[in-house]
Amino acid sequence: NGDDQVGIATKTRTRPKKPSMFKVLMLNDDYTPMEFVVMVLKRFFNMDLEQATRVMLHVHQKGVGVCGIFPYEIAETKVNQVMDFARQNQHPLQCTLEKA
Ligand code: TYC
Repeated sequence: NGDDQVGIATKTRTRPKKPSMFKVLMLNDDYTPMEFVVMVLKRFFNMDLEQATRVMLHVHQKGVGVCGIFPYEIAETKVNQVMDFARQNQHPLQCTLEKA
C-alpha cells in the first residue's frame, strides 16, 4: 500500500451480509422404503403428502433431489436430523449439503 507505509484492511460494510444458502440434497438408494423417505420429507422439511411423494419419486428416478434451500446452519441441522433418524431406523438413506 503506497511506497513505504504498511497497509491494513479497512473495508467496511453498511448492510449486513446475506447468508450464503445451501441446498439439502436427498440421495437415492436401493433399500430405504419409499414410505420412509416420504415420512422424512414431511417431518423435517414440512412438506405435505403430495409434495413429499413428488420429491421422493424424483429422487428415486433421477438419483438425487433438492429437499430445500437454507442458510448453512439450518441446512447442516436438517442433514444431521435426517441422517440420525435414518440410522435409528436402520435405513441407508443419505442426505447432504451443496452450496446453492
Ligand atoms: N429407491 C428406493 C426404493 O425403491 C426409494 C428411495 C427413494 C430411497 C428416495 C431413497 O432418497 C430416496 N425403495
